[in-house]
Amino acid sequence: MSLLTSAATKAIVAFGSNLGESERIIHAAMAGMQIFSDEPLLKSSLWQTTPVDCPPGSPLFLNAVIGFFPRPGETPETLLGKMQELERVFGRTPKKLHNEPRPLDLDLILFGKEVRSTVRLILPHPRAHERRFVLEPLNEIAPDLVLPGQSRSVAELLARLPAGESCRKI
Ligand code: PH2
Ligand code: MG
Ligand code: MG
Repeated sequence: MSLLTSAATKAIVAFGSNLGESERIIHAAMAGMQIFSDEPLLKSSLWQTTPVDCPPGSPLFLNAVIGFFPRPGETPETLLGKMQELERVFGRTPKKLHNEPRPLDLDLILFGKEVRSTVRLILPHPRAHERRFVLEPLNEIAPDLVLPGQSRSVAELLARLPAGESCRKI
C-alpha cells in the first residue's frame, strides 16, 4: 500500500496551466505548495494535454498533481484559500469566459474523507474520476487510491476511460 493510500488525512491538488510559461509556473507553484506540508510533496510528472470543455482555439495545457499530508488544523476551506492566493500570485485574474486560458489553476481533488457540496467547494472534485488529465498524473503517485464516492482505484478508473483526450508525459 503506497503512502497516499494509508489512513492519514491526505490532500491531492491538481495543477493546470495553458497561458504563459506553463512549465516554469507549475514547478514554481509546486514549490509554493511545499510550505503547507512538513514532508516533501509527492509530485507527478508534467503532462501535456488537450483542452477539455474550453473555448475554441485554447492552447494545450500542462497538468500535474501533488499529494501531501496537511498540517493539523488545516481544513479544506483554509487550504483552498491559500491555493487561491497562490493562483493570484501567478497572475490568475477573475474569469471573463468559462474555462478561459489561465496561467495557473489549482484544484483541490481530495482532502481525506471530507465531503463538501457548497458554492465555494465541491469535494471530492466532481469530475476528477473521469478526466484523463487528472487520472494520468494521479496514477503516478497514488494508483491504489479510491476517491470517496468511487468503487474503483485510480488505476482501474484510468484503464476504463474511453480513448480520446490526449495526454502525453513531458
Ligand atoms: N481544466 C479545466 C477545463 N479543461 N483541460 C485540460 N486539458 N486540462 C485542464 O486542467 C483543464 C481542462 C477547468 O479548470
Ligand atoms: Mg480546473
Ligand atoms: Mg479551478
